[in-house]
Amino acid sequence: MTYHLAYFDLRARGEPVRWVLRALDVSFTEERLDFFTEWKTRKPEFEWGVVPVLVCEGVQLHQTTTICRYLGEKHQLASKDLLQAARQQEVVEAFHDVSVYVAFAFFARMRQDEMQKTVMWDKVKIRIPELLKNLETRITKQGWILSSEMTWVDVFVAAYLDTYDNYLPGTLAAAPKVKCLLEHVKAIPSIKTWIEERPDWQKFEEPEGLV
Ligand SMILES: N[C@@H](CCC(=O)N[C@@H](CS)C(=O)NCC(=O)O)C(=O)O
Repeated sequence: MTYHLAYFDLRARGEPVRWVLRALDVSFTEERLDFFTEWKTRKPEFEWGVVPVLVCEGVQLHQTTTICRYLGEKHQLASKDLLQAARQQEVVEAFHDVSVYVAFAFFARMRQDEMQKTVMWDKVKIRIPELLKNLETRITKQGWILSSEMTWVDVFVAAYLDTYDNYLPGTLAAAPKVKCLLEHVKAIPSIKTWIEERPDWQKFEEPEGLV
């Protein structure tokens, strides 16, 4: 079976799904929509009017976490312990909380609204170190988040970390276990190849000029 991923030509919420699909080595096709030129006409095609969407077995699956969790559980890249799995997902949602501020900062930058951009970016600069501090305590001696083996949550988190490492260079220095986790995931051959081949930042989300 082949999956189909629809998302914008951005990293943002698409990158965790792309990384999980690659870590699982499953077959998939991808469609990269242009938010500024295509989205208005394409939006009605999507049941909930947002992306990412993963089409599997003819069904549209929405919500980034739902998609990644489904893939992880279906392809045995998930914790079986329900409480540990729930605590892993706290980390996933904490990244999504921050990503909302990041998105507001990008829209403000686009509108050249310096004040709004600074307000939003200041929140990111406070929240990311807090998040990393908590995450650091959840990494096991085997190097994964509340698990002795890699799960989809590690891959998901690594995809976000890879992005934030560009937005806030040097922040990972305070979280050596987190940094190590990121390096381990980036070394997975299919993900390494993707990092080498993926398109450059779309202008909307490029790291330059944020701080
Ligand atoms: N909670 C959803 C949020 C989905 C979402 O808001 N996606 C944005 C892109 S990151 C989108 O489709 N925006 C276009 C729109 O709202 O029209 C998820 O995690 O997938």
